[in-house]
Amino acid sequence: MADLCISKGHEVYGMVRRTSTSNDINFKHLLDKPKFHLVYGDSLDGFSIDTLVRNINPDYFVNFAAQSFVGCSWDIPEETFLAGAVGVLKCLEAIRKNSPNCRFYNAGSSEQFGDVVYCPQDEKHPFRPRSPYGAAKVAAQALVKVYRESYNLYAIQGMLFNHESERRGEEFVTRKITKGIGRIVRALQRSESFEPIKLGNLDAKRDWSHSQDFVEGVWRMLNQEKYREEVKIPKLWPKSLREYVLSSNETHTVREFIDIALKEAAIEGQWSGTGVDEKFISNGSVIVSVDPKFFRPAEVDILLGDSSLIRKELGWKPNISFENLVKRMVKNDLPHAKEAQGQE
Ligand code: F7E
Repeated sequence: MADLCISKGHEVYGMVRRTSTSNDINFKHLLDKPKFHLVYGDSLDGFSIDTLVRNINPDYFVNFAAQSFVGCSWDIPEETFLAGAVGVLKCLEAIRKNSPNCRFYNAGSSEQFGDVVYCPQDEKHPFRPRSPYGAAKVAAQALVKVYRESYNLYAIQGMLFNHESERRGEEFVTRKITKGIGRIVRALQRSESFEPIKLGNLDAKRDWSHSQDFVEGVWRMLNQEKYREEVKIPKLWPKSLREYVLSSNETHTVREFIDIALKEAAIEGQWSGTGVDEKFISNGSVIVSVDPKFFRPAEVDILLGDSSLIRKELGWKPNISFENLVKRMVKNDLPHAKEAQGQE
């Protein structure tokens, strides 16, 4: 998102929550850009948000802050809910008080649909969250709506299906697979032994896209009058603003992701066994196995989006296919790619 805003000529302030070890790998390349600034803050610290919004007086406020790992949200439900919902309230209050013309975007999620009642899920699908994470995002969307309608704020929350990239965190299933493949390929090249990639539910179906496509969708949601065919005037904000679904409109199992990823890494083999005994075996070695430790207390079995509304109204469409997403992530994590980047 920061890359996109800078490419459009905007000044970007990235809010950093203080931690004892730095975690700047995904924005290191921006640190020497004159239009990129880092500021300390925490969306759970109302004072810091209030001060930042007052001092910066931003045109746009994009809130991606969250405990975004669904699997962990049962272990730390309170932190997940505070960051996902109460943090949003603090952002909205800071904008209402200090910068009411600022456009606010909050990251919503397909996890809000949860236990789905029909496929594909569009903007009208009911919210039936299955995790503390999903519940927090539902609460946040309700708060965003209340602030939009009560105070005439340009405040919206997009419902984004899974979006991944070469920068994805390593505990999410896509990156766990591609990093795991990189590790195994390196071991095979050195004739060393290796541990398989241990995963949970291989039958889960997700609608995966590349994040690069989605940030463009977020940008369009933040500038709806520009992209809409019929230009609406700002005074009609609460009535004319829409909150859209962003999705590829395809669904694939975790197993299908693995198949494409292994093919890209030229690891041949076959699946055998079922349930917790299922494995992918190549030349007698187990590459992927199932570990029940990664099953969730409640699973969202299938997510499949319908993003026709934003395609029609704001002219958005994704450019990177599911297959290309997987290939890009694998290429990035193969050992030679890392060595070329000087990261190994
Ligand atoms: O899981 C299954 C797991 O953790 C995807 C976040 O960005 O997208 C993301 O949430 C699926 C699930 O993402 C493992 O059970 C199998 O069915 O990569 P994930 P997520 O939970 O879908 C939504 C839209 C968000 O909003 C979230 O912030 O893969 N799965 N085995 C596994 N998942 C993980 N993490 N690890 C496994 O070993």
